[in-house]
Amino acid sequence: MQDIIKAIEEASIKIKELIETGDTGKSEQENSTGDTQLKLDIASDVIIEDIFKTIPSIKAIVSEEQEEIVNLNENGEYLIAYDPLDGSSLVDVNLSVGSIYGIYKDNFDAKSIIASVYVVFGPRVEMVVAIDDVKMYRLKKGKFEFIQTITLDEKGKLNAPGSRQNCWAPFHKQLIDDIFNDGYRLRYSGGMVPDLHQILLKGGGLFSYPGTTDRPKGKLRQLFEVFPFAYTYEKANGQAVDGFKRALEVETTHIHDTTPCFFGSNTEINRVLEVYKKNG
Ligand code: FBP
Repeated sequence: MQDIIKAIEEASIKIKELIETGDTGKSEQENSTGDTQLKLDIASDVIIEDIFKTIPSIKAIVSEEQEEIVNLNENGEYLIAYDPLDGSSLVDVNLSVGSIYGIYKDNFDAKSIIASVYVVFGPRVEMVVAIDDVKMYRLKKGKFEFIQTITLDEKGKLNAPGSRQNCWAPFHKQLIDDIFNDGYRLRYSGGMVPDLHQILLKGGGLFSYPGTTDRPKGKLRQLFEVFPFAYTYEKANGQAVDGFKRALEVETTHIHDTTPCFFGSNTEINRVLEVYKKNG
């Protein structure tokens, strides 16, 4: 596993350079869900794949930016699903973005995830590794240095409500309004990685990207985005659900499946479950 973490560190240093100097324009290509790929998406994907190809313990990889699974080493032990540069559209407005990695054993599905790593490219570059607990490292003079172990409180103060509000179910709108009426602060940048990182570091709150009338199955992808953060939030004493059950109980039928998702500290997630079970 340490060779994979080292590989992610190496890739992240190169992606930092790419973000600072690279072309933020659109490419001619589209990804599997018809989104026009940014040149940064493709370039960061190439950086990661080229490095992972040199790691014998990696059996296969799948990228959010690619259609199919890429088999690497028949005797490899681990499967990795990754989002090379999540929120990449925010780079040209100079907001924080990130990379997300889910490390799986035997299958690409929720119950097979055994570790998760994400990297935030913001004013500083920070990497958060979740295996048995959740540890944060910060890039300093070319090296990732341990900073702290992260644990969520029972209750938070931040609310990050995603997706199109005019497509929300009335009970979801009521839930989000009630949470703000209880004094929670709005913290939503449109970048999943910095938004979830902030809630983790500030001790708690709620990030939500529900199913909506325009996207009943949500937008965020199970293997590349939701399951890795669900693993991290659970290891940090928080929760991640799809509105009705643990996100890590969601079934995957296609590698690019999406799911509604809610991440947060226990108080807020229990509130979501209560409202969704009553209305959903
Ligand atoms: P990409 O994977 O296409 O980058 O989309 C993911 C994302 O940008 C998340 O980072 C973010 O939470 C969400 O989409 C924002 O979506 P919206 O603009 O609908 O709120």
